[in-house]
Amino acid sequence: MKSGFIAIVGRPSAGKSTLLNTICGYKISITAETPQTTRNKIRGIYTDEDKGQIVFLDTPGYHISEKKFNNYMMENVHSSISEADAIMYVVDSTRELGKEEQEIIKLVNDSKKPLILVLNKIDTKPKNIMEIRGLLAVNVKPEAVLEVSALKNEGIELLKQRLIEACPDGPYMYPPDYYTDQEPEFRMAEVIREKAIRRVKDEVPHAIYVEMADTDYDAETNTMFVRAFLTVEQESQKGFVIGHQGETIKKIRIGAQRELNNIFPYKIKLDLRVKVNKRWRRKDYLLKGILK
Ligand SMILES: Nc1nc2c(ncn2[C@@H]2O[C@H](COP(=O)(O)OP(=O)(O)OP(=O)(O)O)[C@@H](O)[C@H]2O)c(=O)[nH]1
Ligand SMILES: [Mg+2]
Repeated sequence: MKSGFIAIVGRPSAGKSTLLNTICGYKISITAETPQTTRNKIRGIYTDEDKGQIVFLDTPGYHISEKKFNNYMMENVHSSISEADAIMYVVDSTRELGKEEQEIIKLVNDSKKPLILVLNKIDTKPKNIMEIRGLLAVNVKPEAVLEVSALKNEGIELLKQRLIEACPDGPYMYPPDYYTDQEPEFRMAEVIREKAIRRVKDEVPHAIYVEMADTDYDAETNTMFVRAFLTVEQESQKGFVIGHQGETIKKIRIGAQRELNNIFPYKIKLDLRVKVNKRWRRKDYLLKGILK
């Protein structure tokens, strides 16, 4: 039986979280067009009852910036690599390899861990795929190179086989029906954030975090009442999230509520409000909590 941790690394928007969800068959990690959607180290579990279990560590997109906010996120990338038995490096084959890619290659090589290289977004028929393969072949020595579409579920079966082969021998780390270990409140906050950043992707996606205020369960109606705040950095950003006559926040609330109702075994009633926490991305005490 195989069993191991695999860190998923790559540039922002390479499709790491989409790929995690497709491999595991569940919506585990939120996804969006906007770079740096994932902020935390998110565990997703894939079990093949014959072959073994993989615990994936989805990570924030690798990005170079000295900002405090980014540094905390990059900590999650570094710690995931050091905790992992193997690495799945996801490359967006629609983009040129850039400086960030060079940095990731260095991280991956320095770790000396088994590497599976994934060229994603193959459904777009990327023109320079041969060139990317050639450049990467000079720089990394993967156990396998696979071309996949995380979005269209192409090439995934073979990828799963290669990933499980890259794991060490060992027993299951989680019961076979588990697919994530995220706390319910964290998942709720993430789903709300996804719906919010998809709505305001051109305005304030990075300035948002979700603060869970309180939850209250009513056993008689099997309903969880959830109150949360969409928190922005400045007064001037509130309007983007609220929208004309409250249209935007209403759409965010309804979209999040619908998805949460599918995830949890109880009904969810969401009360969503907007709040300002000035320059929250510079506050260590807050970042430590949000980006852990
Ligand atoms: N065409 C195409 N688009 C994809 C594919 N995989 C992901 N995407 C899109 O790429 C965008 C980014 O996807 P994510 O899964 O959020 O990317 P990520 O690497 O997790 O991004 P960060 O968390 O920001 O680092 C989304 O709009 C996805 O729908 C794919 O195989 N094909
Ligand atoms: Mg992601």
